[in-house]
Amino acid sequence: MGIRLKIPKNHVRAASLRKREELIDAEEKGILAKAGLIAHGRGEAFDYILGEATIPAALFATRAAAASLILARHPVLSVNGNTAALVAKETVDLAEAIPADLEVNLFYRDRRRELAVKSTLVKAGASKVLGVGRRASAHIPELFSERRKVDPNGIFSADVILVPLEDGDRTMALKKMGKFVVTIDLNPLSRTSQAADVTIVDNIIRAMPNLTKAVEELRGLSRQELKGILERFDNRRNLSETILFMRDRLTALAKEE
Ligand code: PTJ
Repeated sequence: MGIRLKIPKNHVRAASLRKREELIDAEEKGILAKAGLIAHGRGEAFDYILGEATIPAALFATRAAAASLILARHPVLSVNGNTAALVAKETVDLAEAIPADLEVNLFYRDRRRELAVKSTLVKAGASKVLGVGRRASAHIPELFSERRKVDPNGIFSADVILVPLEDGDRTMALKKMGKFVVTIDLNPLSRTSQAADVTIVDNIIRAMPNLTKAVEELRGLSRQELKGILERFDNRRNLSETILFMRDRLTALAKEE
């Protein structure tokens, strides 16, 4: 159906309106779940509070995330509908930079969406996409949603997994399996944000290219130096700083005339 709303170029919220139209389009093409539109709205609300900008705590987490992905034996980037709709090309770029495998993993899984997300990644340059159809034959223990279905050669055997815009149950189940979990989530209070090893509280549109940049910057460091970056990172403390940043920004805005 394509983009229908004509957005005036000088509209103050033009960029945000354009993203919404792109997401509606992605939903019609079967890439995005209907609930993905709702999830985006929740994300937008938190992004407003951040000032729609990457804050220092997010950059700090991005460096830790990059270090963990470079150090990984088998890193996997998990891709859902929102990720494919918003940052397919940027996710493929990150997978190449690390290098890491790409795996489709959907909460609202059906054959049409699996294929739509896979073909979005392929169009964005991916040569191999795991987790589609019979490939998703392994199960994450103690998880009952469709997210439990994973690729034995991908998430199931990975040691470090990036799970952007995730639900808390799988993050906790992956942790129980001994995986190191990195997430991107605008909501610092979500169960995923709280349970992950590294949480980047930022819009995935800004976070994904920042993460690729950090991987490229840190790639030349020794394993010892990379481990040092990870050791200095404390997710709980970083999330607290993020929440305090939000509080301080709201306080400053409330005091404005
Ligand atoms: O494609 P599927 O079937 O796997 O389904 C994907 C969704 C996102 C619908 C599913 O995982 C879901 O319901 O997620 P939740 O529980 O709504 O959590 C999504 C989280 O992502 C929320 O905490 C949002 O604040 C956050 N979020 C939304 N948009 C963005 C975001 N975080 C970063 N960047 C965004 N653009």
